[in-house]
Amino acid sequence: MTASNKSSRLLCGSRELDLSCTRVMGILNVTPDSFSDGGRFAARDAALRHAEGMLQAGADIIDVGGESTRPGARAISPVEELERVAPVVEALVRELGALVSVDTSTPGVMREAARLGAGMINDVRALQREGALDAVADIGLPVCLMHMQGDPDTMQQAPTYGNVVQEVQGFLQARIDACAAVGIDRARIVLDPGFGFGKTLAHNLSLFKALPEMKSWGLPLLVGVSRKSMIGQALNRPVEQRLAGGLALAAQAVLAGVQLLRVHDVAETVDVVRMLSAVAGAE
Ligand code: 8Y4
Repeated sequence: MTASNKSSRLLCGSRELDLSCTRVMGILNVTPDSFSDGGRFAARDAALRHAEGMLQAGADIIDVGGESTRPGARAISPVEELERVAPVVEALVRELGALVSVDTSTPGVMREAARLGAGMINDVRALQREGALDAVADIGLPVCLMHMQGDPDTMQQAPTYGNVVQEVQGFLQARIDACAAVGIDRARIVLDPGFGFGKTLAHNLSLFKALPEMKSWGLPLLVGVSRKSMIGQALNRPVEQRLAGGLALAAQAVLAGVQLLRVHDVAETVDVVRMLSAVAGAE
């Protein structure tokens, strides 16, 4: 992988994201279990209020996702996914003026989200679904390509690698090449090793330790470890007690030069980023 992209600005449709320092991406799940108990409009409003809080806490971008990647989660149709995601994307853009990333692998959702003003596509399947490469090529938005071994239903059953860092790099390079073949420029690509997606604790820790090397791949990096089981396993903590572990990893990612942190706990993560920035700016 050649290190040619030194540009620190990501063109997100009509918006620009300055990646010269670490940016915080707030997670907004619009799966039925998240905000749906009062019906469709109540769900939309609850999601909006949550996003508003994350923006006030300093989130630079909101990642909206309507498909659960939990093992055993029911597969949803493109129509159902669009019905969940589209109203929220539209309201975030129009009512809150937010920079929105859409967590989707579905070409139709990518196209409609772009039309509604989304600024980025976040695809845990790295544009491997039929039509996804062409959709991103057409809409012209940046895309986050994430590594996953296997599929969400079975990925945690027996993840196996020779050298996990090399294999993740090889996969991402192949996806960059696939993007190039349809005209998606390198300047539009963000890379993500995909913590927790077909990885044991040991694999996740090795990947995390290798973040400084991944910087030499020459593209912006996104890291999502917020509340994940790698923290639970390392510290023996249930999901509601993983904040400190997540902030430790966030700090390490910032120091490794990671450009985007995908997190639930925006206010706390923004404090970590700002504190480290204050130290970095000292004489
Ligand atoms: C507790 C909290 C338990 C969170 C599990 C989880 C990533 C991602 C996800 C990521 C990118 C998740 C959509 C999984 N993780 N996108 N999406 N990178 N780019 N699980 O690491 O948060 S969903």
